[in-house]
Parts: sequence; C-alpha cells; structure tokens
Amino acid sequence: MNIQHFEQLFQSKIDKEIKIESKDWMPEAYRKTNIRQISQHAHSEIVGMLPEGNWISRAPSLKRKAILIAKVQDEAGHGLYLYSAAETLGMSREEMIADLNSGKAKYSSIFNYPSLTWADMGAIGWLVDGAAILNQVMLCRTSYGPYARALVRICKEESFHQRQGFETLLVLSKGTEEQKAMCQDAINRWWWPSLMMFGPKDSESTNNDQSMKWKIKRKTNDELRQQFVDMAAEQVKVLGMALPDDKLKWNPTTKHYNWGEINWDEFWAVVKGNGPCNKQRLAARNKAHNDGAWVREAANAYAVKKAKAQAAKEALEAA
Ligand code: FAQ
Repeated sequence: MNIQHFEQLFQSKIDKEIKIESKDWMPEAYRKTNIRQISQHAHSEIVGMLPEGNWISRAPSLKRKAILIAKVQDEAGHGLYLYSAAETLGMSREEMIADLNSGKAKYSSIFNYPSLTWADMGAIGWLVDGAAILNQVMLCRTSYGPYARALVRICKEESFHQRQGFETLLVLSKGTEEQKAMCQDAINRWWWPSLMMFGPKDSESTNNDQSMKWKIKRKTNDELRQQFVDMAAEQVKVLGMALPDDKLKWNPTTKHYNWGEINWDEFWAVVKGNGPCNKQRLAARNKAHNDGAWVREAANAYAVKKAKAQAAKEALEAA
C-alpha cells in the first residue's frame, strides 16, 4: 500500500464519522495540526487562570471568593486534560510547557487583557467563557478521539462558568449607579477582544480549510463568531446593558445581527506578543514554573524511591 492509499483510508474514516485514535495511522500534518491546536488550547486554559486569579484575594464576599477559586481550579484541570490529550500525539508535556514559557507557543489573545474591576470577573465568565463554549461544543465532535472526549467534561464545567459570570453581572446591573457603570464598563472592554477569540476572518485563516476537511473544526471562525454575536445581543438585553457597537442591528433578511468591524491590527499585535499584558503573563508563567522546580524534583525523587522499593520487593518474592 502506498501513502495515497493510507490517506484515502484515513479520509474515508473521517467522512464516516469514525474517530481517529492515537495509534491509528494519520497524515503527519493532521498530527501536527492537532498538537498545535490542542496545546494552544491547553496553554490558554493555564494562562487564562491569571486574569481571574488576580481577583481571588479581592472578591467582595466569601461566597464569591469560593466560586471564583472553584472556577480557576477548573481551568487548571482543563489545561491538564488537554496536555494529556496532546501528549497522545507524541509531544511531551515538558516540551509544550517549554514552548509556552519561551514565548514560542501561542495561547488565546483574550488573556492578554487586564482585569481591572470586579465586574471583569462577570464579563469574563459571560463573554469569554461564552465564546469558549460555542467553540468547544463544536469541538466535542472533533475527529481526534482523545480531544473530543476531553471536551465533553470541559464543556459541562464551562457552562457553569458562563452562568456564574452572567449572574455576577446581573447582580451588578441591579445595583447602585456606580455598580451599573462598572458593569457597562467591563462589557465595553471585553466585548471586542471576545470576538477576536474566534480567530482571524475565514479569508485570512490559514488552517480553516484543511481543518474543516479533517473535521478537526466543524464550523468556521466567522460562523461561530456570528453565532456568538446573535446570542450575546439578546442576552445583554436581560442585563439592561448595551454592547459597544453602534452598527449592531437585527437583520430580518439574514435572521442574524449585523455588526461592526473588529480592529484586526489590534488582534495581530496581541497575537504577536504586543498586547497590554503579554509580557506580564509570560513572566508570571515562568515564575510559577521556576518556583515549582523543587516540587517536580521532590516528586521525581519519590517516584524513583518507590520504583526501587517495588523492584527490591519483587526480587525478594522471586528469590
Ligand atoms: N489568539 O488559521 P487560524 C478559554 C492563531 S479557552 C491567539 O484560523 P485555527 C477557556 C492560530 O493559532 C480559549 N492566536 O487558526 C477559559 C493560527 O496560528 P498558527 C482558547 C490565535 O487554529 C475561559 C493563526 O492565528 N480556545 O477561553 C487566535 O484554525 C475563561 C491563524 O488562525 C481554544 O484554543 C487567538 N484568538 O483556529 C479559560 C479552542 N485565533 O499556529 C480561562 C481551540 C487564531 O497557525 C478563563 N482552538 N490564532 O501560527 C480553536 O478552535 C482554533 O485554534 C481557533 C483558531 C478557532 C482558536
């Protein structure tokens, strides 16, 4: 059998909705695309803990603090499932983390914006988790089995995150004039960066076509972005707030909202490392990694000790 034959068999499995598993034959580019996307996704979950971690010590009540800690802890868990899924494709976690810490690997642009007020915790939950869910519900049906399965649990947790964010904003939106203003300000600052989470326009996306053919992605960046605008434009009415887009208008012909233009220069600047917090985020990740060196060392020393004891026990039993 030649390579074309393997490729045909592979594509026919995809077309028949049969999941690809780690030991199955796959084109090298399929493996690389999945490693790229899954590891970027894992990094996003890990770096994504930073803007919210900033508010754990300043949450307005014990209840809010407990909820926020639980949410941030969930993001850590998502990162770990995703690193494990990416490892099944042959790249080690150490290599992925080294790429994140050196600035070589990408993570979502959204986490390079600062969280300035308590209302930002609500806006992140409602908008950032909201955008993440739309994308990730689609990814539960992605063609690579370990990634699809990891996403099922992640989505359940993300939907709790989104509801807690919306509820946080709902409370503020019914509060004092100052709280209402804080709520609107957070929506204003997080709206456009949330739309950027879906990636460049389809016409600029380098990976869309191939990833759609391989069913890694099931919807394009623009399709998901429009779905998000349609959803948020309705939900914002419940808050009695506004989205910061004077072009936002229901279009009865397309049955979708029309909306304005993303600042793509800003998007690419953030993706290339020049957003408001890129340097701060990488510095925080590097510090955490270095500070944790003794824990990794101790865990390794314990594993070696345990393996030696087990080997000695087995030798004794065999004698
Ligand atoms: N930021 O060809 P495309 C979360 C890159 S998780 C930075 O269209 P693709 C949970 C892209 O990698 C949020 N870079 O790419 C949470 C590619 O670069 P490369 C993360 C971006 O992969 C909530 C280049 O631009 N979610 O929020 C961005 O087909 C709250 C060309 O783009 C995922 O990662 C961006 N926004 O489509 C945690 C989901 N957009 O490597 C804490 C999985 C694009 O070719 C708190 N990922 N780029 O040089 C995906 O679905 C896809 O990777 C897309 C991009 C849709 C993000």
